[in-house]
Amino acid sequence: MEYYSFIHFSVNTYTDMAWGLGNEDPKIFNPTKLDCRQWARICKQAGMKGIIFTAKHHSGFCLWPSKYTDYSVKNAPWRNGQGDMVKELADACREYGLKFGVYLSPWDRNHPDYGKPEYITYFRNQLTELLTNYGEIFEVWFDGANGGSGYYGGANETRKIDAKTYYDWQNTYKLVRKLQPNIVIWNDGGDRADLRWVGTEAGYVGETNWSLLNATGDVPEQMLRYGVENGNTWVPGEVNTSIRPEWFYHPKEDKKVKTLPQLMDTYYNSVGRNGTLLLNFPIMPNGLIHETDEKNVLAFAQARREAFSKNLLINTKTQATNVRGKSSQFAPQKAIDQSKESYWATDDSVTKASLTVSFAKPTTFNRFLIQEPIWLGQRVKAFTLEAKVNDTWQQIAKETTIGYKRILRFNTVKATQIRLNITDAKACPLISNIEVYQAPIILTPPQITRNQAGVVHITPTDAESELFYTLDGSIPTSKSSKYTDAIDTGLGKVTVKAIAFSPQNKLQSEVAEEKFEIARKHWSIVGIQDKKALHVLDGNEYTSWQKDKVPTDLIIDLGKEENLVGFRYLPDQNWWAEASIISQYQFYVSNDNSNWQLVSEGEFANIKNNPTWQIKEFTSVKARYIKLKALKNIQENAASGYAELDILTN
Ligand code: FUL
Repeated sequence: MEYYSFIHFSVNTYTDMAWGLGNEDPKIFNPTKLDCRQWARICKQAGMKGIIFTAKHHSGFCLWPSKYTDYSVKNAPWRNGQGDMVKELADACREYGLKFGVYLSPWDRNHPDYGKPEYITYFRNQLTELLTNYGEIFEVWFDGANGGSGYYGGANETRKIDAKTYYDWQNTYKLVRKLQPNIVIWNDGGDRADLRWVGTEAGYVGETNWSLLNATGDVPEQMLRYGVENGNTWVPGEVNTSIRPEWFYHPKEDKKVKTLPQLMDTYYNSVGRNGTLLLNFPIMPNGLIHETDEKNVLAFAQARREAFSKNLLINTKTQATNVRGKSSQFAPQKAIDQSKESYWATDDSVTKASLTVSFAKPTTFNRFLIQEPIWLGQRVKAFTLEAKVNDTWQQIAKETTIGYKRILRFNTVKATQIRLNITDAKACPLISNIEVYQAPIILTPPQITRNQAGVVHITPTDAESELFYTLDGSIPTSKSSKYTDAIDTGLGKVTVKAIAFSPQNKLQSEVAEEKFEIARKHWSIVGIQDKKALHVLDGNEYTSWQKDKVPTDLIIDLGKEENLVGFRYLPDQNWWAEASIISQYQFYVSNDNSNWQLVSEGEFANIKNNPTWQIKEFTSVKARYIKLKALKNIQENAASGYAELDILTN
């Protein structure tokens, strides 16, 4: 179970919220095209092994007809109140050979008894339904979130619970294990269970990643990220992340689906670091996974197949500095025999040892995969990897833990031998598997940015690719200027076009193109001391600045008079900052920062669903000062947020 999926769907899908409040009317829940078989097909084709489904999220709305509440699909128009989505998905999983798991939120913003002992009985009753009526369940997810406030049967109040004691986890675990003996329990809010959160939803775990924690005591973020070397309980990390910024479907994120290179990074930073990968799909209101999510996750599967298609260590020769009892049972060849059960082992007293593999001929590669036979514990504390290039040993990696699986990425080397040096281990090291690959370069268009001073940076998505660019509008090829360092493009307007190129197979990406306006080098923000305000001009779409109110003015001194014909506004790109997106504006210009002329006003239509660059043009006017007045944002009275502000000139 290295890689499996999460599916988030509930009433808040229909209100465009991250969390339901618990008072949503079940009548809004009507996925007219619902097809759990589509979800299962995509997950299967994506190479996933199972699906974990939000049977009940924080809103308390149940996607199965629970006997213990009316707040469920029973009262939704979907399938005329006769539907059971948990069953439909469990059946689809069986059909596609996937395992099935459930997310049951302990926090329930609908239930009147939440916070009282009675709720625990309700919670366990629901758990019993889910773990009894839907066949084998491989994992149960007990989310630790508790925002306090909720509808709670009409009370509309904030209820605090002690997450450590309220749910009486030990007895809940007993119930779970009685009903589903093979299940794994995920819990981040209470007593230690079988899998741990890794302390972030961003899709990575620490490079050092012990599968151990201590059975008792608090678990600070540090421990979630790296595990505890001498912990006394086996609690491996599960990397949960969404294919979009948020867990539920929001149309405004349709252009923010993780791209192939981002998904590959997530893979190397989770599965490649001794973690499992739980990748979420938000379901659209119609009941389907969005086509972009499908396209990207299938491209990700294809890229992994290509990267790991040919293990270059098959039919090579191995040698080790130590072999346990000099026995052929523990010979270094066991690490390349393609059986995960057999392993290379050293004598008990040995915690430093090397394994050398000789290729039949010089071989090029850029990935190294290594595994410990984890049923005998996680032992390796430090290791290095060397390659013999032109008869000289070169170190290509210096790492810490291995665990179930570790995958290293590095620039292509051409070597006759590789040497794994275990430099420290908790006990004699055991290695069940090593593999070496030449992963093709991922050729997606590079990212082009220009900073305030007019300097252009081009960033490839794959560090091994070469970059070529043009500044004259022509289409770049591998004969154009090669990008090696930042390009100073002066202060004027410039169009940059660039490609990523693979020297391995001479293929190139599609062309990336950015048209930049005059550089903002001499611009300054008037009347605001907060240094963060400069993020508005830095050319980096991922940095932002917030003002704590609307209406509000943002005044910029352009340094000299310019010929203005329009402006561009990019709202804060962080999903949690959406309240700050400006929806109604006025745009003024001035020559003295005192007499202002209104040149454009109106709304940024559909900016909530599509928070990308907003371009407004107006009749040509000469001015030195500009003022963007934020009149309203998409939520009344909240802040105004800016990632970038720019002008159009002629
Ligand atoms: C979090 C929840 O609050 C999110 O809504 C989501 O379910 C995520 C997986 O866990 O704690």
